[in-house]
Amino acid sequence: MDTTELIESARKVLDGNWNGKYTIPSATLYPHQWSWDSCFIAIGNSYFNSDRAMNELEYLFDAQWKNGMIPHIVFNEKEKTYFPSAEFYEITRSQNAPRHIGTSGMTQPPVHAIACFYIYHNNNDKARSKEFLTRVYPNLLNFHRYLMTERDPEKSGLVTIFHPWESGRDDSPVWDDALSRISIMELPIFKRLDVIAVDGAIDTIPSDEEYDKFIYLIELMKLYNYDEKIMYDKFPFKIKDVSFSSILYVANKVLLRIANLIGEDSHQISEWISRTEQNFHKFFFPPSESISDVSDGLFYDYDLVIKDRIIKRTVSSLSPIYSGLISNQEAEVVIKWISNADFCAEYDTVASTDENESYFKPLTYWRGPIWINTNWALWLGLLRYGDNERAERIRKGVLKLVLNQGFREYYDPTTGLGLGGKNFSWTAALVIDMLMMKSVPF
Ligand code: 2M8
Repeated sequence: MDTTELIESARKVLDGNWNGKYTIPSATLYPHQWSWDSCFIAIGNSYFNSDRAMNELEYLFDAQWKNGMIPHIVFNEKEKTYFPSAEFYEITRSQNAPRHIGTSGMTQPPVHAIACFYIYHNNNDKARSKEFLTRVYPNLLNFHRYLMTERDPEKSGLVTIFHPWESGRDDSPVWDDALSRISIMELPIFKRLDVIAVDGAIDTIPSDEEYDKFIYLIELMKLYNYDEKIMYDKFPFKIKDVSFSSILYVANKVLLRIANLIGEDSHQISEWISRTEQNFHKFFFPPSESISDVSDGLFYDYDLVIKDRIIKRTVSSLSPIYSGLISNQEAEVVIKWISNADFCAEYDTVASTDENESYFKPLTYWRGPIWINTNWALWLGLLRYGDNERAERIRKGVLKLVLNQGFREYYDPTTGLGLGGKNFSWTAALVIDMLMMKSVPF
């Protein structure tokens, strides 16, 4: 298959998953709109189908909460094959929740400003795409303000997540210790539908014990009426996430460009950016004189409950290279990790967890498999730091996986086997970007 054919087949995946309002991640597993999926999808569509990319994001923004939170799922009422459902979330417990549509009560990483800028960058009709930026700017600003206030009362410029699902890396071993410290008081009766959806591939999905904790955390959010102030005080799961914060840093820089483009005051955004710059290392980078076995040059999530870093080697530890806020020397160390056999097996792509660690599981989602969105971010990070050769190896590795196995949700790093959802939208969309991007847009 040549490049044109590959782009064509990626477009077919996006067309097939488009339902007239948004693009579902994958028909077999995810029948609703997911927040960061829609952003990746809009990046792919920005090359051919600007209108659809704009509509997709505006549909999502229409479900934004009054406090600025963009929910991680916008539900399609007719679809009943996914749990937890809109009814389960009971979002009307919050004054901030929309009343016209069902959503989840949590958020996901802020790729939105980045996606909106792609739409502007790839559209020849600059007047029209500038109108789009002007229209969505308040949504983007309010979302970033929400993350910088309700999710960061410390004013650190780093985001606190209340649930593993907010990271987008749901089943990562990073959450294990925090989840194991939580005792479940009471759980409603529920039925896991992912077990049915994966059709017997049980070792690809979280254990029941872990899943119960996921649901229990939603029960607690409901108990506290999704009130961030109460949750900040009482919640048993509060983690400052490296990857989420790295994405927000890039998104703030892009938002600043958007503000300048459309003539908005960017003072507040500059302040947010410098907060992140001042605190990123303080929270996420263990000082070299601390514990010798973690002075490995990697970045680690910070658990606010136990006030300590979570030393688990996962792709999140590599994500600061995407942010551009680490020094060239620090980036060199991260690149060594990206390139060595711990993370990067035969396929030249980066696994979600260090393959030499006990918590590495090649088939279980976010515990080992290769994901295309994280590899896409590392590819951009490598280009940013000038390692074009390694960036190209990752790009080629991604294309090889897709050519061999199709646009799958994730891939086994030991065999290259495609796993999870088939015709997975963000895999198709980001492959389009990896094939069509001429220069990094920002
Ligand atoms: C996965 O997460 C959802 C919950 O949000 C799930 O497991 O049901 C994650 O991979 C997440 O990053 C992604 O946005 C979602 C839809 O693709 O699936």
